Amino acid sequence: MKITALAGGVGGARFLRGLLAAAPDANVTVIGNVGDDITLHGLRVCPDLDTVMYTLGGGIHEGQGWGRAGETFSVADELAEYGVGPDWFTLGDRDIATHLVRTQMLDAGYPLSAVTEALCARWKPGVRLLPATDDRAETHVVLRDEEGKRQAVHFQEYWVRMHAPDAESIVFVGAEKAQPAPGVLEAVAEADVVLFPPSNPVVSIGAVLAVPGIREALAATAAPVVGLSPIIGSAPVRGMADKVLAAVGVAETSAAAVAEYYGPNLLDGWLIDESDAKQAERIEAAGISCRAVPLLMRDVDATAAMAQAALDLAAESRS
Ligand code: FO1
Repeated sequence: MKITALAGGVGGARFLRGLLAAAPDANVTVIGNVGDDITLHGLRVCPDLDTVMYTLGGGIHEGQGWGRAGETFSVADELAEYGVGPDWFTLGDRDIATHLVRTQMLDAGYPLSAVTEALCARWKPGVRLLPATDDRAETHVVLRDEEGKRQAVHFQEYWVRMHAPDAESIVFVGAEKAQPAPGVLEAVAEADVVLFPPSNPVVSIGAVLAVPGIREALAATAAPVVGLSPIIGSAPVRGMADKVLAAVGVAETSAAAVAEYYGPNLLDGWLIDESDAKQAERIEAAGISCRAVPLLMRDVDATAAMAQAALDLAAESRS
């Protein structure tokens, strides 16, 4: 079975680990978010691609869900001694090797998709990991201060340094000129199932959908498209989805509101947590099949059960 999954960072990567446990014989292609990407100290850092690669490749810092296990910070300490910032985004020594390889390949003219393939040759994540685009399409967040002055900050600064204050809007800088990376549109068109893991619907899945052609391919594919809600109750399971949903005009933080935000043109099915079962009727009324199942990714078995439920809903949606 060919499965294509759009993925963001920590939540997406943890879901994929469960998916591979539930469907070990499936051919899985991951379309990874590049909106979080940032250049620091001259190095190109791709947090969401690296989180998928490290998580599925066995190198992830399990507690953080990003960065490497067994990490040291000699370089970061030396940079701090030089007073060279930013001090709010720390690169570990092992992780820096990834960024050195990526940066020298990019500088040699390789597209990000080829770089990602080369890095994955070492990590063997067990999926084909494609960046949504080889072009730059970084997510920026527009803030308005108390005097009403507007400023745009890179998503990493918004999230890591500023801890996600209220935001006015989200801008995917350059996305309108970006092309889907090689293989992305085919992975959507030729899939048996397309999955939206419980990633951030705006800055992770939304950043992938912002690349022209991808949303259209998802609407056109014969494959059922099934998503899992990143919201349980009225709060995101992790991260700042509530803040960025508000910034795109979705005032309600709920599983149903996210399903409606994606819409029936994109979604055939939507999994919500058992505690939100009462929202199923509203989601079905929006033209999206809905099932209520346990959605907390406590461990790989729980996540595998979620992935299986998504595959079952996809099978029902197809028939
Ligand atoms: N998140 C933090 O909260 N603090 C950090 O210093 C930090 C460093 C970092 C370095 C590499 C990397 O791949 C991710 C890193 N992250 C850090 C997490 C990052 O902000 C998130 O993984 C994603 O961008 C959100 O999906």
